[in-house]
Amino acid sequence: MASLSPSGEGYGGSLRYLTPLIRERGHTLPRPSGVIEHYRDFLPVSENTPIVTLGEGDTPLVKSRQIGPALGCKALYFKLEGCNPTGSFKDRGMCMAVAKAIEAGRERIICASTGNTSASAAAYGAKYGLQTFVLVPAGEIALGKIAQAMAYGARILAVNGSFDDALTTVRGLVEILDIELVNSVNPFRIQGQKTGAFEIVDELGDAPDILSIPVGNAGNITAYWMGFKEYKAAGRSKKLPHMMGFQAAGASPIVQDRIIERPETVATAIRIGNPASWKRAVAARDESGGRIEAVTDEQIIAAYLKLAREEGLFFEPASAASVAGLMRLPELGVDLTGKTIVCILTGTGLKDPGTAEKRAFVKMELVEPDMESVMALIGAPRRK
Ligand code: AN7
Repeated sequence: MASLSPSGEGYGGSLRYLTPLIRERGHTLPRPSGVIEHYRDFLPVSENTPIVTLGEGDTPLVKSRQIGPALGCKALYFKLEGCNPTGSFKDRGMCMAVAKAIEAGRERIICASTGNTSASAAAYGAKYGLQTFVLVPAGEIALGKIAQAMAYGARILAVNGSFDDALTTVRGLVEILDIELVNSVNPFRIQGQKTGAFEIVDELGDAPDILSIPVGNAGNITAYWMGFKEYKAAGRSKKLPHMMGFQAAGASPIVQDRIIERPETVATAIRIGNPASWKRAVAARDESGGRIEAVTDEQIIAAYLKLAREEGLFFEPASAASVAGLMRLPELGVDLTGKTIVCILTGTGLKDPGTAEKRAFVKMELVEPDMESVMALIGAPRRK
């Protein structure tokens, strides 16, 4: 029952009254819907904050069957953030940002995005009747993400420039327009996203030794570090993880310690040259005794296919960067033996069907619709 707020207020008065009866009869209580209700004691919400939710959070933590044992660690878990309602981790923070926007009386939200933030903003904007504007770098967004923003009915402004240009533009705009910025420079985004760390500790009973996570605008690594620290301060965990962040080599400003003017990578979600939370990512790395390293596009695609083919996990290239990076750590001198590791898989592979089509090198085999033709291709022995 750790998931219930002390007053049980998220469920309303009648349920609070019924709770002992429900337990007595052996029924389970309804799960809290969404991260605001579940973790409200750790979030900046008041009775004036609406509970905004699409059912985000509570994502699976699944144990690796191949990659973990091959690395010699005690256990490697993947946190499947692609199981969030819009298919990425962004929903954890977006529900908070939208709740606070509504609380402040806003009727419009805006963001710059490499795709997932825009899909998430568009979905919550649609449910809660906010007009949503998304600025995306023209021609650089994975198809699934654009399809989502279109379906949810957002206004999509394709800018003739990079994500970084788009973010600079929206940051200026919200200074003069009555519109809420829902990028992770909005502090409520980070607040919501820290719940990912809470879920890991709640499930494992403590923090892992190592957290592996992709880094783009650096909001998520910032949020996880905040979450782990807050949970430890509250006595929910005994230790803190080493934070291991991974950027794509062609978009690795933090690793190179300089702004990258023209970032390039197959992992379009993290094609970012000047991350907004740069300093806080460096702080997370240094305070935790962690690393922020680069992985090449080849390493990202190799990890992307390995995840799919050895673990049954189809996640987008940016997510695979955290797996590629983890596999590089031993050669970078980090000992993984006996360690408990959690790898954050940030967005579903369905977001980016083009990459699978281009990089998986699987051809469809045309065949006549009869048993002989299909048997000839399958080549399986006959039943005994
Ligand atoms: C799948 O949607 O920046 O370091 O505009 O979509 O918190 O930025 C997405 C980033 C990792 C990096 N994995 O997280 C956006 C956007 C996926 C992502 C990241 C993103 P941050």
